[in-house]
Amino acid sequence: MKDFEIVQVSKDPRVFEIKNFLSDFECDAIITKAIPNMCPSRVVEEDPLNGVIHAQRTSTGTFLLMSDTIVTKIEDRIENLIKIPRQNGEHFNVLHYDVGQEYKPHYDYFLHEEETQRLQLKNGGQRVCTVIVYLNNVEDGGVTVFPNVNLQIIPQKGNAILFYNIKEDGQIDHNSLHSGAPVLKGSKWIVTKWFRENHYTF
Ligand SMILES: O=C(O)CCC(=O)C(=O)O
Repeated sequence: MKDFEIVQVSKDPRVFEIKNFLSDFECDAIITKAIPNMCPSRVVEEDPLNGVIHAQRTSTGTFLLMSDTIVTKIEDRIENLIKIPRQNGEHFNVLHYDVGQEYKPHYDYFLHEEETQRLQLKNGGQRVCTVIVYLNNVEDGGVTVFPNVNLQIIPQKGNAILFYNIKEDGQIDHNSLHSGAPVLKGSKWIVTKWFRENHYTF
């Protein structure tokens, strides 16, 4: 596998594009593992325990609950990159978008002011950063957008993005607002992993 290459594409929010982060073999293996368990995606802001199916997020998805050698190798690579222990990470969330499916603009951080989101913060604290790996090439659409700073990332198989939901001083970063734009042709597979401030318990 080629070495990966990191390019900072935005300072606020802090967004890094990582080229060649996963091999084609690893991308295909993650999709194969996820396929039998795909269900409609949920959002957790309103119901932190079970999540709810919501028009904001129309993809299907699943969490990879079991580690194997491929998942462990990817976790090693991410841990090495972001210098946050893997115990702070939530499970890998594999997502699939068909034509027209999307994840409308949202934040990955949780707000202390919202009672339902406060519950999320009790386990592991704030979501400090998010890693998204693109598992296939999308024929058209499906870009990841940061609308506040007019930034778009085109999904490319094996590439990843790392972005921070909080600023360097620990305050939440409103510019981390992001979306998965509708897929226009083909389909889109990604795997997302959120990292907390402290250990996260499953
Ligand atoms: O589909 C995308 O490009 C964005 C996914 C996303 O925002 C998320 O999983 O939190």
